[in-house]
Amino acid sequence: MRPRALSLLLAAAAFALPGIARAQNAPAPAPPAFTLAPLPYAADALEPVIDAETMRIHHGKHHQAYVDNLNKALAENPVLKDASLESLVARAGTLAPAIRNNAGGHWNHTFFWETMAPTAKVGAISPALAAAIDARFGSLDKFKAAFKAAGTARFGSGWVWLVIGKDGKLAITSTPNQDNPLMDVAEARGTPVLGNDVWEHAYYLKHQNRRGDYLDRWWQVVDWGKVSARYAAATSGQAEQAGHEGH
Ligand code: MN3
Repeated sequence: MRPRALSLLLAAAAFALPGIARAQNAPAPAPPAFTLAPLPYAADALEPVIDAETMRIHHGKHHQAYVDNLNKALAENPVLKDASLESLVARAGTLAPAIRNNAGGHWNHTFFWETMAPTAKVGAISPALAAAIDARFGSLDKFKAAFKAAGTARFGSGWVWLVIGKDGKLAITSTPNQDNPLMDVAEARGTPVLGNDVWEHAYYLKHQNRRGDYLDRWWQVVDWGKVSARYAAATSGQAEQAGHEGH
């Protein structure tokens, strides 16, 4: 190799190496703290109770926005960057509104998708949950009527829930906005086993202003097998974790 070529090569190497070193030392871009899981069924799987367009917008736009805005809010609060979704929800009242609302939105919607299944695939209610509902509300039909009443009475946007209260008994409760019964700010705290979204975005395209119709028809896509499994897990003292590992 001629001396001039060698010196050019060495110069090129010297020029390149710092670049390589920088690339190796630079922190890898952090993955988003929370991500949106795909729907557990096709967008049109809950037709005709919930139409495919509503499901696509609700999951792909609304739920995605809660996830994105939660990540954005957490990026501005690095002290919370390793917090689990459950721990954010549990202390929501101490956190910035953007974290309370978007952590709630992410938790609630994840729980909501998992509560439902195509009508042909929903599981049966367990004898234990059926007995508990009968004991508390008189019958499954009476429970459904009370749940609908709580859902229609929620003014504006929010959720209606069946929870296991701190006293160990079933209760129907409702929360505003994206709050939920696990939050420190909830009027009635408890462990949710069932929840329905009564924001207009959940039903307006198909049911327009008829929230009551949506609440009536929604039972056709409630997976009582899943709800019963949550009830069994909560009453045996094991927290139900499926689908809620955010990190
Ligand atoms: Mn919603």
